[in-house]
Amino acid sequence: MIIAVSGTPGVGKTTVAKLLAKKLGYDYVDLREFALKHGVGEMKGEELEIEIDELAYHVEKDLRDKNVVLDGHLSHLMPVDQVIILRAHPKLIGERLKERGYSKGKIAENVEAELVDVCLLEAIDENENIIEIDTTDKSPEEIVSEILDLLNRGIKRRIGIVDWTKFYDEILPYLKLGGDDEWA
Ligand code: DAT
Repeated sequence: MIIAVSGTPGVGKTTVAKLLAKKLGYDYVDLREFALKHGVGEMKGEELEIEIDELAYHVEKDLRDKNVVLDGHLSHLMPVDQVIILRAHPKLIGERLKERGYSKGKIAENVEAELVDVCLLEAIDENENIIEIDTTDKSPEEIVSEILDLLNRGIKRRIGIVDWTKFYDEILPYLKLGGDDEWA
């Protein structure tokens, strides 16, 4: 069984995926490292540009028969049995990415992606089995318990649980509006 843990950068994928793998006794696989190992993708500056179909081919070939938790912001596009989409208040994403030293433009891009449900919408196009988890104000242990509880109850699809547009005023300062040069 392959479980993908996906979501906007900074949402807590690595933290949660490692703990989930440990609790389940599954292997933890970092999708970016997996891609590099298989020679998929090209470095464009600091970013790795990945050919999705090629990566999906390797996931199918190498991981299909294993018990794996797949960590990465593209993992919801892979041929997996269950997708977990982690969600967090976009303000939290903004603060975490600021701490990571991301540029204002990169922060804005990711805060906006979280605000408008980009990962969820992409996942819906690819997979039936999608569980969304709101991680805001929850510890990694609480998040993993919530995931395990749903899976143990046989729940494979639970979506539409957050609406960040309610907090638009709080999110506004993180967004890039009007294309100001300062936001390079
Ligand atoms: P991602 O892999 O989605 O980029 P991460 O696991 O690296 O995210 O986490 C980003 C930062 O947030 C990192 O400093 C750990 C922290 N973090 C993750 N999950 C958390 C949680 N539930 N509560 C508090 N901090 C968390």
